[in-house]
Amino acid sequence: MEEISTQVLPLVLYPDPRLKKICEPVKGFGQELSHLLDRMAHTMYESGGIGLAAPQVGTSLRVFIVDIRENGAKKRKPLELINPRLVRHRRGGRIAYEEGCLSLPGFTYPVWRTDKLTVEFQDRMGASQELETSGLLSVAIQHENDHLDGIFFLDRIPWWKRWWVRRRAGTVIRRQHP
Ligand code: QAP
Ligand code: CO
Repeated sequence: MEEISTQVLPLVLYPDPRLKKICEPVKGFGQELSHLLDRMAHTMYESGGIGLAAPQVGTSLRVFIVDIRENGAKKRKPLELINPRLVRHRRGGRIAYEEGCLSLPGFTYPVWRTDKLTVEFQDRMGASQELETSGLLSVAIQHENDHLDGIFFLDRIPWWKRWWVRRRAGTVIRRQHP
């Protein structure tokens, strides 16, 4: 029997104004949050993503999931980050990664970010966790954390490139974070 908690949720697509909101911290840890996380995981795996933030499924809460393992990986259990706080290392280096987003399928663009960082967060039980990371996982965490602050990855590329993407996508994309 397919449980209601494993539904695939409709994705909020760029440039939906809901992707520009600053999300609220999670205060209650319980079944409702667990169901959201389970539905988000299902949605991410079904759409072939490696990261998904709650605002991308219409929930304005500081929650995201990431799973950078290969698509064929057996274990389908994403890393769940709630109320994350990113601490970028002072000499953490820089990394450029070809980024995409489930909220804008079919487009990728290189974005420069910090390489090494520490992230403090809570798990679905509300327990405090800490993770030090670099490389793709670090990029994914920064990309998803941006969603919680209403920032889309295209906001981090030069405006004329955003303009080029807009033409390619045939979508009206306003300049969002000049
Ligand atoms: C964010 O992105 C990210 O265009 C997660 O047609 C991006 O899951 C983290 C996707 C880069 C780290 C590096 C994009 C799926 C998925 C598409 C995604 C598409 C189908 C993007
Ligand atoms: Co995204």
